Amino acid sequence: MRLPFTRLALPRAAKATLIALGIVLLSGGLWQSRLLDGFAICAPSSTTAGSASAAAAPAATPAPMKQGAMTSDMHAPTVFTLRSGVSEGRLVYFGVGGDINGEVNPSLLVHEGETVQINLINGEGAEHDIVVDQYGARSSRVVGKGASSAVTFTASKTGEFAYYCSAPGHREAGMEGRIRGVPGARGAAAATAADISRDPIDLPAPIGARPPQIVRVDLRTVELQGQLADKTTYNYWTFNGKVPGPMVRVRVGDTVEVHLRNDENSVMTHSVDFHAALGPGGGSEFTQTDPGAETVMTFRALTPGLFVYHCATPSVPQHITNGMYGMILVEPEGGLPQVDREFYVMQGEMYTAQPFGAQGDQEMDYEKLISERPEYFVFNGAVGALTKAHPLRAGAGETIRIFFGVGGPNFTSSFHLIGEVFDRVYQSGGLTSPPLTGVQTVSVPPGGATVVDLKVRRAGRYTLVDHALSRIERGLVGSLIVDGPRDDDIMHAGPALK
Ligand SMILES: [Cu+2]
Repeated sequence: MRLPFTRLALPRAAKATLIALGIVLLSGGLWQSRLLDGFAICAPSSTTAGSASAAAAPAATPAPMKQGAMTSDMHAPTVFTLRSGVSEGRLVYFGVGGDINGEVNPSLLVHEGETVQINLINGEGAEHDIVVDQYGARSSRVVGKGASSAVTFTASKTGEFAYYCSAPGHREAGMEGRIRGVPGARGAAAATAADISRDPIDLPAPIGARPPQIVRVDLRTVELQGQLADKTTYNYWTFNGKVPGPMVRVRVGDTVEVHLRNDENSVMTHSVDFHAALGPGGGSEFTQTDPGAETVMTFRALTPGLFVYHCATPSVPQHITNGMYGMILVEPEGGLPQVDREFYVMQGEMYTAQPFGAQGDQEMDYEKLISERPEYFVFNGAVGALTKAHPLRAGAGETIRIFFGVGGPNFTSSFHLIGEVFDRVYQSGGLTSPPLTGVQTVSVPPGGATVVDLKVRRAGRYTLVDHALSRIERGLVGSLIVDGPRDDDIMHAGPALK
């Protein structure tokens, strides 16, 4: 496919416009640079010829606003800066500064009624603009590398809309992102809380060859405020303070002695149901535990496999969505084939009263929970858990294994690693059947799991997703960063090397 930015020639009729624009750019240059440096300005720059703001006064010299003046006033402009560029062969917008710095086609969160300004910098030389149809916003074209423009508009309605480049072919080539208008004024203070997301490398080492034994497992149920997303917090219910709960690793034939202690600061009763345990309730009948109390339950691990465990205190889906799920691996005799790195990843969905992206502390919405209308989808408990906080890392040529499960409580995952193929898949987490080979996407139901093995052959950044890809827009994305030399024999830009 030819990239659209090879079509650089301007329409003949646009020549005069270009000259005029050049003059505007020159005259606007001084305060354009102020605008980009200061991130705060009262009026749009003179290059915002197509600004949606009726109040724009292009000829006037604007007085730069004080940096701090816009933090709490909802009528002050909320400023985003985007730079055009190329990422993985696609034309994109990169976020510049703030929360969106470096993100490809970052999602922009605005609040209803706010004045919003988007600065656009031309990062690579083709002609671009930025358009949001629903807000009637259209910037002027930025022509030539380093040129910039801005558009100012009022976030007049709530909803999720596209921003995109209207230059022919650019939207299709990748220049499109989302802007979300949410109700209510912007929260004055940034909400911060503990990182509840479990690092995917936080799991026990392989067991190897040993005879069956008694294994003690200590679970502590903790209710705590955690970071759900940037500037967004949530009251999680957890096993051991993280989501997912700790990965338990035993071998077939082991006797598992579970001590469940419910923190004295808890409000709720909690319990645990091990899918690996045989007997009514998977142990939950013996482990209903009041705040400050401890219960003990023992079971034999008789079936090899990767199994989910979760709290099973009514309302069970409420305890699960709040974070109460984890996995237990019951290794077959002799263990699994050796790999260089292992990772522990779980998917869940969350049902907040406010829409996805709202800032501040979020409440769970029971009506949305029982009608299966989630606002968030997350890997390891939080938005950004596996992209910003704890991306997966490996070296080119290494073999990796992902223990993947779905806490849910309701949504099946179509687990996929963009740019890779799973060499071995233990379907449904079963370890007594031979694995499937050469698999692109694995269906994992709530309360289910899978084990995938693969060799990462080429360096680069790979992306973990549920291939129900709309869920990326609700937080469900992870990164696998593979370091090392790029093997161009496997993939390279351009025609085949001869
Ligand atoms: Cu619970």
